[in-house]
Amino acid sequence: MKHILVSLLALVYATQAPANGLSGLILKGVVSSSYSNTYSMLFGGGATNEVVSNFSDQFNRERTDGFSVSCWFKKTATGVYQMVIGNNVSGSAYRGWSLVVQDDDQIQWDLLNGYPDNWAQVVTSASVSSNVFVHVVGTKASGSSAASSMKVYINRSAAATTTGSDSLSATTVGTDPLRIGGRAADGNNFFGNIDECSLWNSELTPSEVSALADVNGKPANLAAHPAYANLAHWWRMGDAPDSITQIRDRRGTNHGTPIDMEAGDIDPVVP
Ligand SMILES: [Ca+2]
Repeated sequence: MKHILVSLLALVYATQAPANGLSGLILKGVVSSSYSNTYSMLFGGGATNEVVSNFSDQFNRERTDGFSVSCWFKKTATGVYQMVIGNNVSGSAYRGWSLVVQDDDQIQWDLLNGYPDNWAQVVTSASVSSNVFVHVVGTKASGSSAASSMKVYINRSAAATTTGSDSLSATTVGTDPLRIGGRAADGNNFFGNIDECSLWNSELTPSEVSALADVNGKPANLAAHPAYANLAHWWRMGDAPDSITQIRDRRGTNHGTPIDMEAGDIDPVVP
């Protein structure tokens, strides 16, 4: 399915002969861009540590920063603790942030200095289904490190959450790698498809969360998003020119590398 969002053809007729002596019609500018979503990345089908990682920017965020994380995913496993995206691993007491599907299928949004004594977490009351694409967004308000500054949206609706922990009082800037599809170092691998992941330098508002999808509920072209100025990174997860050796950042140069993945993991399955 293709979504043609912008198609602009500009023709400018010259009214004066240009300096090179030619005259007549000059094609001053032709601007045309299109957006379509054809591929996602399939995780967990082969090697157990299939992830996209090796990013140059780990997207470290301080505990009072405002930021947001958005991913679409279709999980195939249930009863499994699965990290969708995050930059924390067990070796550092999980310092950093992560967006996780718990083994009860509820969504967990975490920001930690260290487990188990210094961290903030909210958990959705609702669980997400398997074998259907779900859009999950975690947002964090600036100026606070309380759990109340963290929200989760499921399919663009604010989700009711419970507070898993509210003890965060120290830095959340760590040294762990950013990974999509699992922590790798200690498992927590995702099973299923992940698509159209984006990281934002601001707390997305409810209307900005809504704008992550088009009128049909499909992933929107973020190049036209109202908060585009705050878009830090955007991975299309398999759409050209992505390859099995590189998942390209469409906003910057923070490209990722599929690890332990095969060409067939670029999967023509999308929301
Ligand atoms: Ca895609």
